[in-house]
Amino acid sequence: MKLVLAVLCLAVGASAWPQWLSDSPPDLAHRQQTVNRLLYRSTEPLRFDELEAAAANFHPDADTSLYKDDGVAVKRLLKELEDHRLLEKHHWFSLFNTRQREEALMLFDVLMNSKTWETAVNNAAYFRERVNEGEFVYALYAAVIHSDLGTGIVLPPLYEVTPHMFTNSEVIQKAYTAKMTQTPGKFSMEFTGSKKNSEQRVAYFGEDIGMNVHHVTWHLDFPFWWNDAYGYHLDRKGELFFWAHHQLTVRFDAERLSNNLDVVDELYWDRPIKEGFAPHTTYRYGGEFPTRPDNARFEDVDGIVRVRDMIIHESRIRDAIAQGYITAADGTKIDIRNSEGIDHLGDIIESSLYSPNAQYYGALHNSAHVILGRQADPHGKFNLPPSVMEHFETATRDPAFFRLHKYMDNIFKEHKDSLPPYTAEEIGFPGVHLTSIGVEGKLETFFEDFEFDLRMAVDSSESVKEVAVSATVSRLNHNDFTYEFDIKSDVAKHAVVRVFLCPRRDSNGIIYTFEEGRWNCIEMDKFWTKLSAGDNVIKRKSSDSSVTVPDVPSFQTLITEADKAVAGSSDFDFAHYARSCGIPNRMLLPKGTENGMEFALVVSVTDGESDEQHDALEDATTESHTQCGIHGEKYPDHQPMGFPLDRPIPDERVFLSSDNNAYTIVKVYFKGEH
Ligand SMILES: [Cu+2]
Repeated sequence: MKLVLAVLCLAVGASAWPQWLSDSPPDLAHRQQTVNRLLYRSTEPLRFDELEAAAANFHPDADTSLYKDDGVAVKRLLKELEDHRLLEKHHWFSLFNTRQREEALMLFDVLMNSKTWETAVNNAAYFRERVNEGEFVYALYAAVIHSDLGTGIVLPPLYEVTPHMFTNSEVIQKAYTAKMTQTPGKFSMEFTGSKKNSEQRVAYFGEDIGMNVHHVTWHLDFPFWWNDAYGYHLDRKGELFFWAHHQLTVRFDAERLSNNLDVVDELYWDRPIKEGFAPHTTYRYGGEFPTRPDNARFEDVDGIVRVRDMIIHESRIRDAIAQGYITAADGTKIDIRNSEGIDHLGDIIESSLYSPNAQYYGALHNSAHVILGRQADPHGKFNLPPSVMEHFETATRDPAFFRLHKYMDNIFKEHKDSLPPYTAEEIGFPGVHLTSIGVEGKLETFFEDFEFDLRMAVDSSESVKEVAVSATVSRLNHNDFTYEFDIKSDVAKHAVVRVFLCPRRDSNGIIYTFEEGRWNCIEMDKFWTKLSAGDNVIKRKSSDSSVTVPDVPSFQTLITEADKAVAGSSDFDFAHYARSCGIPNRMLLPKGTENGMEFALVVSVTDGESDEQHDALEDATTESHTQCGIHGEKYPDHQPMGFPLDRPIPDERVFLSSDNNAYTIVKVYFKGEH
């Protein structure tokens, strides 16, 4: 049978996939092209022959040997579809809506259980035409990230796939008008709020489309719904939850200090939510995102979450911290007064399926997103769609997001502060002396205009011509720079170099003590290097930071390059962009001030001998592993995230007593509009 079909394919010629019948997946270019096509205008019917054919002719459950689970997942989804239980098309989708999430995950499950690329693509095409488009896009993104079949594929920037979630109503309306009147347009996207709202000074951070892609991708890489039955364990997921969000929090604070604002205060369940928020953002289907006035007081959200539960769960978590152990569902005690404690704590606070006792500790983070998001209509009187807080794409727009995360960050800090400070031996590296820290190039930031495509924000039809529509937005960037470290080593050693940038003064200009300041440090880089015996001059470029990712290529670039590569004429380096989790490299530096804002540049060189694959990491430069790990592998660093600044430092002399740790004061200059 296979042979006959193969002959047929050859006869049909080039339009069929070359590897249609092979068990090994097609080359990257073909896979990239197919994913581009599946995501192209996701709210409209498929328009590529082979995918259209799959959607029309493929019978997902006809041959259950195509699936790792013998078709269990696909039969379940088909049954839901036949019973008309699935969310309609042209309706908003929110991951925080339990039923909608279940539906998206049913499709994800089908894709993950597909044994071959062909099966996965046939299913993707089939269900794309039958399930809600938001659920489809989510399931496809998650599957490309987590399935072996997706390796190397660059996911198109979400701000061009689902632009409504990344730009504002004003821009969307203009794009529609442009399409209706057949007049190409480029529309400038302003940040929400007016100058009367001091929060607007830092809106460029929370509304940055690249930062939002990082945030949404982080939650795709480490989903709270992840079950190890999908194929592997997400190493140190709970700790990464803490660390990635801690870093968002300290970065936001550094931007606030750069703009003469106090660092963000935490959220309190029994006090008004000081800042209101008017998102000026609209759903593609389902109206405007809800607005919250200033000083709203928390109310229970009918049938979903009560304020009281938040307080109870919080106090159970704080009890666990104070007692030094978590109580698992079976009553056993999990010791958390150690380096691994933070991982368990992250699991119970988010919470994820890794939580040892979600019944008892609840889901502080996820419930907080929902309760905070629903305060515009807690009793459901106005039938409003979900708020910005109920999507990872949009959550950081709301200043209350950072209050919420400061609140959780302080709980994590309470735990870290309950651990004994590191001893000089624990943070030392005998025989290694960091003798000088330098930076080549001025640390200088600026704003630049960035343009992205809005074509997919507006509907298309065969009778109306395509019109070029795009948005321009101002975004933070910086000049490249290079660190230079002089390290003298008594013998040859594998070393890890950790670089932090810590605001030196609070908003009143008062210098932080080392102990106050260490919790506000921005992780700038972490890399492995081989030290030779004697003097070493280590140079490290800012563009190589393992915290960051380069700009994602535009959707159009991915389309053009994949098509060219399939035709055999592109040397586009897809692999370079394969990960979109990571702080955008252009945001590596906080804005700083025109006269130069002072920061402590803290550097710690420690032993890398016991780290996972330090050899491989000594050559790696682009992997954004510090806040996003490495797909399917163990987190590369055996030390706690944030080491050695994650625990109390009663006296900076302890830190500096080891020759391998040092800091210097640097200034970050903002040179204004570019
Ligand atoms: Cu988050």
